Amino acid sequence: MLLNEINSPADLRRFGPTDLEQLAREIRALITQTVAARGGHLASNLGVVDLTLALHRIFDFSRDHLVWDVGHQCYAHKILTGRREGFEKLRTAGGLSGFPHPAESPYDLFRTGHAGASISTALGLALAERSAASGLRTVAVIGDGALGAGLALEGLNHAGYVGANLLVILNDNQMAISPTVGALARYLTRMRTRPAYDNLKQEVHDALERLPMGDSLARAIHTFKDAVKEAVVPDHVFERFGFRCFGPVDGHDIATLMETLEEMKRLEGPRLLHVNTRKGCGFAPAAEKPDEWHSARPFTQQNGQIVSDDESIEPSTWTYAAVSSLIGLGQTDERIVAITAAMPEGTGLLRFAHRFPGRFYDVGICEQHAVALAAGLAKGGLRPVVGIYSTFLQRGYDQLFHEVALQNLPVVMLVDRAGLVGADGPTHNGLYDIAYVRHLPGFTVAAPADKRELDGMLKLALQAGGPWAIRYPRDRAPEANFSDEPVALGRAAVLRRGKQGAILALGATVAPSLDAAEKLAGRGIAISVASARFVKPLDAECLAWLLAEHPWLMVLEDHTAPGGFGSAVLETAEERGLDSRRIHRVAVADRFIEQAGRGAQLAAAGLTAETIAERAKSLINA
Ligand SMILES: Cc1ncc(C[n+]2csc(CCOP(=O)(O)OP(=O)(O)O)c2C)c(N)n1
Repeated sequence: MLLNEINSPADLRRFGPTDLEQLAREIRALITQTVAARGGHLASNLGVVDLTLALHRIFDFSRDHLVWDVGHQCYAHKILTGRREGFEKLRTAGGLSGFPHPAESPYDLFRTGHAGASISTALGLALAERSAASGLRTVAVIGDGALGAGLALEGLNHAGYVGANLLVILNDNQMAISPTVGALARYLTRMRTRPAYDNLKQEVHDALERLPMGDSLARAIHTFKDAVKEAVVPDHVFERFGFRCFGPVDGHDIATLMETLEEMKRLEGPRLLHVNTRKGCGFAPAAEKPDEWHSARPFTQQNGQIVSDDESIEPSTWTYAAVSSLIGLGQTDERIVAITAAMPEGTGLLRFAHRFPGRFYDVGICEQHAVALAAGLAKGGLRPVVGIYSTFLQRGYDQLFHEVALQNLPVVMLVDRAGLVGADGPTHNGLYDIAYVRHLPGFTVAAPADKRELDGMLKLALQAGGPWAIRYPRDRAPEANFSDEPVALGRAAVLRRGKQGAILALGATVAPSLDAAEKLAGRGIAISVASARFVKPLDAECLAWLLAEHPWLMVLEDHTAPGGFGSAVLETAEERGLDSRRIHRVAVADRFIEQAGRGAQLAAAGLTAETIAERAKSLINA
């Protein structure tokens, strides 16, 4: 194994293209084997192995700067930068993160997981180098999907304008998670088939042939440089932004990549190199269905068969339930349209798209646009429902405020992956949505305890109008329905009664609270449990009753403590003159929560049946 000889990128220096091809095969095997065991981003990582090798072979990123966009495609980079041995613990508690992480290696500059930021942060580094006059180089690698993000375009706009010394590598595989959408993607597809680099190679070859034997190497290099300059794509849209554009080059031809990157290294100013890669390259199932293999669950390597784990059995998930309700409502209300920002599979909205193709928009990785578009659709008389992950809706915060809330428009946000998300870790935890939505005037914020509540909430949201956010986690929804009481705006539901204490649980924390109450009942302890249903408007009557009739009240949420549901309860208690000293908040701690199984993360936050029962016992004994 050549790979065993690589402990840092410097070890690559003695290898030529043929050895690097061998290394690429070994790295692909290690990535495939590890993701088979741990799950993770397979297709994107297999696609950039050759590019990663060429980058580390040509540049010295112990000094130069390398920024991966999103960061989900950094596995080969991790393996080459001293993390080969820890790689088997990828995405496990205490193991390597699935994303770049500066605490793991100086080769990782930013902790990332959200798309579109690489050009801006790399530009900042390039401008800092300019003021330090260090001569160091900065490279951002960004996919064709992320390039369409507003943020990425903002970065390009600025970089071209200030003429920064920045190399942007466009890793074009024509896919985000699904095929990349948008006019820019369509343009890149046309550029992709342009035979620029092959022409370049031919030109260099011809020029070298013309040189007399014995002529100096310097002249040959000079000629090559001239040829590279001629290979600039003059009509490229980003040329107009101030970038010199090169390519496309074959991202699986290591020798060509090395030659091209060597030249890119010599040039200065804003440069964009278009590299064509194939997602899933080297593992047939992933190459055939790169969307299904973007983020893979553990699988059997021999046949690509998924080893199913409990959490993600699709029809039992919250995601599936939400979209089933939406499809049901869509059958009778033709005004309902669905929007996703590049996540048709993840949000489950692909099913809605198949059912109502004319009423579905995938806007690409453009969450801000998704929310503002929904505002326009609502103003135009439609009933937009945006399916979006809690963590990515953070991008659309100002549109929630400015385009939706301020106009009081009937826009429904289905906030998926709200809460702890498990192995993806801090970049993907959906822990802030209650805090960033509930302070917007006029917003209704709801969280269902079971599928029937979810259905009732969505129905009510579409009937009632105004801005709504309905949050649910990355998990299975409970099979049982806990209450027959129909969902009514701002009303909680009392599910169980007992005198010794009470729990006001939000959304997915209801099921473990009921389990905890059952466990306690087995020991002769009787407590009340209510499903809060709404963060806003909050059921102040129910809160008053819970405090009046019980010695203590635990308030539970799968969300960070500051500004969350517990905070809303305390504010209401204060407004109503209720005794807030008897309120005990159980929420996720105010720090970044590292990767682990969702179950372990919930346990650490005190949100499992066992930990809830323990806490209740200690309150009774206090
Ligand atoms: C702001 C944001 N929205 C959505 C996502 C989810 N996401 C992760 S990777 C990805 C696709 C990225 O496509 P591309 O940039 O082309 O990279 P590729 O996977 O094709 O290499 C998406 C949509 C994200 N990480 N960040």
